[in-house]
Amino acid sequence: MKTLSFLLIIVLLNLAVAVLCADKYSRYDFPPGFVFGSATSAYQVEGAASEDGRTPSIWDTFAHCGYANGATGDVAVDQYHKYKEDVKLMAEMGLDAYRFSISWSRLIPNGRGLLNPKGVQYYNNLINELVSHGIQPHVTLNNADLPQALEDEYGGWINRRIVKDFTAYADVCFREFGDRVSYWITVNEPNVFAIGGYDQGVVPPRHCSSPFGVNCTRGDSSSEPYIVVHNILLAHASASRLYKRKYQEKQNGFIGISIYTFGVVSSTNSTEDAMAAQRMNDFYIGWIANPLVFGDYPDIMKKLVGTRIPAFSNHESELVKGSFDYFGVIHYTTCYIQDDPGSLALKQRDFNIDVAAKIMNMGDIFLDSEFPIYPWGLQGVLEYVKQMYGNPPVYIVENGQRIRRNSTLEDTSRVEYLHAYIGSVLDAVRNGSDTRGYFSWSFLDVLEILDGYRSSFGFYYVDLDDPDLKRQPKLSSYWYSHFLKGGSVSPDKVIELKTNFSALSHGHFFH
Ligand SMILES: *[C@@H]1O[C@H](CO)[C@@H](O)[C@H](O)[C@H]1NC(C)=O
Ligand SMILES: *[C@@H]1O[C@H](CO)[C@@H](O)[C@H](O)[C@H]1NC(C)=O
Ligand SMILES: *[C@@H]1O[C@H](CO)[C@@H](O)[C@H](O)[C@H]1NC(C)=O
Ligand SMILES: *[C@@H]1O[C@H](CO)[C@@H](O)[C@H](O)[C@H]1NC(C)=O
Ligand SMILES: CC(=O)N[C@H]1CO[C@H](CO)[C@@H](O)[C@@H]1O
Repeated sequence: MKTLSFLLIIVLLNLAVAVLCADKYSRYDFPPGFVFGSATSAYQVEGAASEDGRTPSIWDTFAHCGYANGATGDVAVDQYHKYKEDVKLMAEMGLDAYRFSISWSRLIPNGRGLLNPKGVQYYNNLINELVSHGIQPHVTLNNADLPQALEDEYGGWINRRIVKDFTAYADVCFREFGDRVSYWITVNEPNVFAIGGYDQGVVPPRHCSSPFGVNCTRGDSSSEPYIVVHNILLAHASASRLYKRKYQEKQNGFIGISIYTFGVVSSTNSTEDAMAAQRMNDFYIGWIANPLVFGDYPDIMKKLVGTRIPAFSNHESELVKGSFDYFGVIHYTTCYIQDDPGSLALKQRDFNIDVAAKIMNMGDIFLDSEFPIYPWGLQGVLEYVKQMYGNPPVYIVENGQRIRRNSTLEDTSRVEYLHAYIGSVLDAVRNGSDTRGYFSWSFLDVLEILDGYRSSFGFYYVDLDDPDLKRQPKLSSYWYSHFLKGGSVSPDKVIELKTNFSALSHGHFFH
């Protein structure tokens, strides 16, 4: 395993200097059936937060305490009422698929037990609207919005009891919607959810402990992130087993989990930094992927984290191993890694210290600046997943460029980003990666977890001061539509689109 890891590092280093080949391409260069879509999640778009029987999630609580830069999802972009309008825009744009998530506390307000008929009806309406426009629904069951009722009752994800409640919730979703939904992600990016929510305390449910994180009132940064991921993996495996036993044969669908990934590059050619880069992959990707593929955490994690990371029993290991049909890959940016051995001597440790690797360009990653365009980073991730995990089917479930929300409708940097990154996916596919779909984040400007409405990733701008919350297309929506409809894309095409865009009065482009 060590030698293998080392060889992979060499591969990654080589990738870092590889030239991007796919500069001019069209969707017909991708294998037939390759799906292009766009994504959002429930709390970020729905609004109607206390309407029709929905109860708060941990994200509502977080936002109402002011932690999302003072913004909340009470109204968001009101997709709950505007889903027909949004699906129409998706159809006009030419999306093959729309990825959204279900609000657990809208469907089952107490977290378990009675269904909310209005909640069932909303998701039926949305799914039917998508299907009738020829758009595949891809559904995430949980995206950082656990019902607050379960958090209050027993601590939510830190308690093993969550496995049973999550499985019952998933059962409801498969039963009610599985005749029309073929792609399921159980839990969104458990790795960064656990680090953000239980180590640094910057996302719901804001657990952390001194000296880590900021001002949390409860938590244990040294152990809770590992416990939470363990419980998420067990909940995922349990829901996945249920799906495979009870539904898959008649519904013909697929189930997976999504993993937040960084492109990882060693900042020098030293063996120490290369090993640190490998640890970064083991801690971020391996934490989730190794149990799913091999039935256990990476050796290096067990060694460095010790008893703070729960051990799988034989039974659990068997349950988790193989409990997926595909990986959802989430990718935005690439980090340069330096070895940080001193940290391991510290008495108190958390995830960031355990990994013993410094991210050299961290400043850029979580603030509201634009991401640098390093498409080879995504190509490297896809190559890594292919080589390390036996080339499983992959859907890129999130990728996109962030800009200041209200800076401009002419979002050239998003167009350049998407052009480069979709090209890198093509390069990876051409080199054998079994990647089968790509979802840009996000379909429209949404509530972002850390900075509320300050930054945006959307194809559509939504003016929050406009009582109608009118959707206004950005340059990137024209670019993606052109691509989705089979047009070839190249840097020249961007210039042409930009010229056309500037000449347009808004809203008449799609005809
Ligand atoms: C933490 O709490 C202290 C004292 O209430 C406050 O001054 C500080 O601004 C808080 N820090 C953050 C990042 O919220
Ligand atoms: C690593 O070594 C290669 C080949 O000697 C060199 O081209 C490259 O610049 C080095 N990279 C770094 C980050 O030092
Ligand atoms: C292409 O795939 C081969 C076989 O897996 C691998 O050795 C090679 O490094 C890959 N090339 C790139 C550019 O990823
Ligand atoms: C830009 O506008 C011209 C003139 O209407 C049209 O021929 C061309 O197809 C447009 N380009 C794109 C990429 O839509
Ligand atoms: C507050 C603000 O700047 N609003 C602007 C956001 O962008 C739209 C579209 O460019 C403008 O119409 C708003 O005035």
